Amino acid sequence: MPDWKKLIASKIALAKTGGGQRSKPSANARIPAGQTEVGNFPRLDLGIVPDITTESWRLRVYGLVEHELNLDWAAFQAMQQVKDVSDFHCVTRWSQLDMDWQGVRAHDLLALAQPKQTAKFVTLHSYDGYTTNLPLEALLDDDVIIAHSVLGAPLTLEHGGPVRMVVPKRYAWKSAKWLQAIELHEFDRPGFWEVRGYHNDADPWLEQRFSDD
Ligand SMILES: Nc1nc2c(c(=O)[nH]1)N[C@H]1C(S)=C(S)[C@@H](COP(=O)(O)O)O[C@H]1N2
Ligand SMILES: [Mo]
Repeated sequence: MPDWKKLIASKIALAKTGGGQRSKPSANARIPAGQTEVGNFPRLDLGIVPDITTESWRLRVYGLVEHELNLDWAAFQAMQQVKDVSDFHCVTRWSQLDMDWQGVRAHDLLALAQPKQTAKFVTLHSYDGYTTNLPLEALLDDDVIIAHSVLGAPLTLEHGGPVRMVVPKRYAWKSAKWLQAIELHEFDRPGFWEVRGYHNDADPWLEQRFSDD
C-alpha cells in the first residue's frame, strides 16, 4: 500500500513551489518573465469612470507633510513639465514599451509639500475610490510621473485622465489613475489590491504578482 500521507505532502510542497515559481525569461530582454508585449494600450480598472474635468480636478498632498497642497489644474500646469519614456507592465501579463508620459515629477510635487522626517509610506487615492500604497522612496524616483499625457495626446478618461500616477518600476496597479490625493504616513497601509492578495512590492522583474510569490 502506497504511503498516501507522504504523497499528499509532497504534492502540496510541489504545488506551493509551482505557485511561487518564476516564469521562463522572455526573448526580449525588456519584457519581464511571464509578460507578453502589446501595442494597443489595454484598459484595466474597476469599471468606474469618474466624472472629472480639468475644472473640477484637484490634487491634494496631505498627511505627514510640512505644507499641505491642494492644486488646481492651473497650478499643476504651472509646475515644471517633463517627459519620461518608460515601459508599462500589467500583472495580467501584458507589457507596453516606450510610453512617453508627460507631466510633473512626483519628486517635484513632494518637494513642495516637504515630507516630514516620519513620513515613510504613501497611499495614492483616486476619484474612483481606488487606493494603492508605496514606500515614499519609490515615489521619489526620477521616472515617477504625475502624467496628463501619453502617446502624444492628453490622457483619455479611460486611461485615468485628467491626471494619473505612473510608477514604471512596479506592476501597473501601483500607477493610480484619476489621481486625487497623495497621503503620507509613517506606517504602510495596503491599498485596494494589496489587501486582496496582490504583492505589496510589485516588482515585475522579480515577478512579485501575489503576496505568496
Ligand atoms: N484609480 C484606479 N487606478 C488604477 C486602476 C483602477 O482600477 N483604478 N487599475 C490599475 C491597474 S490593475 C492597471 S493594470 C492600470 C491600467 O492602466 P490603463 O487602464 O491605463 O492601462 O491602472 C491601474 N490604476
Ligand atoms: Mo493591472
